[in-house]
Amino acid sequence: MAARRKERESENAYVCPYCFSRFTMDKVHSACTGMFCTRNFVSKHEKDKECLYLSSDRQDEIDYENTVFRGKDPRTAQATVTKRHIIRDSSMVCDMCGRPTYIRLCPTCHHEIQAGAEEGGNRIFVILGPKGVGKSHYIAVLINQIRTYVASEFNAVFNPASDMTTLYYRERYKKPLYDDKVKLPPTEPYDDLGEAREPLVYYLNVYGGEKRKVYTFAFIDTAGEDLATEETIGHSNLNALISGAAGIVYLVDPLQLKYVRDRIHIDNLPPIGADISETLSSICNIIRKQRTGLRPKDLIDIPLAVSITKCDVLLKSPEDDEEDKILFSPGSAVRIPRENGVYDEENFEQIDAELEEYLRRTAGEDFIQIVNGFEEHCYFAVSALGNNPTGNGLQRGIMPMRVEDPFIWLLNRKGME
Ligand SMILES: Nc1nc2c(ncn2[C@@H]2O[C@H](COP(=O)(O)OP(=O)(O)O)[C@@H](O)[C@H]2O)c(=O)[nH]1
Ligand SMILES: [Mg+2]
Ligand SMILES: [Zn+2]
Ligand SMILES: [Zn+2]
Repeated sequence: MAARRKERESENAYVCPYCFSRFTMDKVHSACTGMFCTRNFVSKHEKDKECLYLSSDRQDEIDYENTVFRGKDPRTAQATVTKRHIIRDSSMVCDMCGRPTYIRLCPTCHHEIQAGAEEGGNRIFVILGPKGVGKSHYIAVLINQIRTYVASEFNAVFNPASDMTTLYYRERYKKPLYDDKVKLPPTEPYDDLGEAREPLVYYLNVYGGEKRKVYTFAFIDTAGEDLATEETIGHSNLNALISGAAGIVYLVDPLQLKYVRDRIHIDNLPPIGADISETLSSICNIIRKQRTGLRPKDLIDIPLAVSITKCDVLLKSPEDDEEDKILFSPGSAVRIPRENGVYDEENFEQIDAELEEYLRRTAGEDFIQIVNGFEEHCYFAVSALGNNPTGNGLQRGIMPMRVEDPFIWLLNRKGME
């Protein structure tokens, strides 16, 4: 199994977290920071009507690939103008000034590839789950928790990869949730998002050991509709991302499980959404279709963290015997804090065993069997908000619980060096 993983990692050196294209480093483009290189490039090609890399008024160098990636027409004023001359081969030498270049670009979308990013491997983690499970709130809170607490706990620094990520995170998540203290609105389908569908990309720089390690995290906040069927997944181009992921966090909303709904006493039950088994099996089918090397009998070799969201609602005291059946017991492992700063394997194993049993009872054996189709999997319980909001406001504030567990597992489990 380990050999197969190695083979897979070497055959596809890098997956771009922005456009999900897969390439090896001998295919990268680069950018020169020389002050006059774009100007010289423009003078050289001004008269050349065939040159694709000049703006419609022939005054500026444009980034053709990035414009196309953004869904715009490079022959119009919507083209991305670049102040850094782009070299479209992997020589890492500027064809204008002859100096070496240091900024590597994805050959497909021209987003920058940070130094060392490819060595950390394809560490793109995706968060999936049907509509209403709590993906957006989870992503919002997880990013904040990793940045402010978890990274330093593990001697690491967690930084946005681009200004776009900083801006999108602040506007779409941080401001409503942490400043205005209101719930996030439902996410729009991927295809309707246009430019805003750029993922939130972060680098986790881990110090210590002999060498610094860089992991790339791409958080793609999909709308539940995108995941409803294989067709919608394919349509939204999420299939490339899902099958190239280094880890999948699959969220399960306990309040959408019939067994739980019938027994729990809370004020605001969400509507029932897509079936969790069906959504996960569509994801499996997509992976199997994309990854042709996988034989039907092989287990899927992408680690899967199945995470029960909104676990705050399962930690209250039972009001009657029926409710007692679906709440976490007073002795539940979920209540035992993990040890900080280390990979607390024992704590995760206890939670894993307990929650597998819990989901067998509440979601059914079918679901457990689909999860077993993944070679490595682990069950978790998380809560982004730490309480159950009534209405739109978050008067009780945000008190996250265990949101980072799945990520700590994905980064530390056996088989990751
Ligand atoms: N009790 C509780 N409710 C939550 C939590 N996170 C989200 N919710 C509720 O679930 C709803 C849907 O969450 P959202 O993140 O928009 O789901 P998405 O469709 O998967 O992105 C929110 O409006 C909240 O009411 C949580 O941690 N605890
Ligand atoms: Mg959402
Ligand atoms: Zn140059
Ligand atoms: Zn790209």
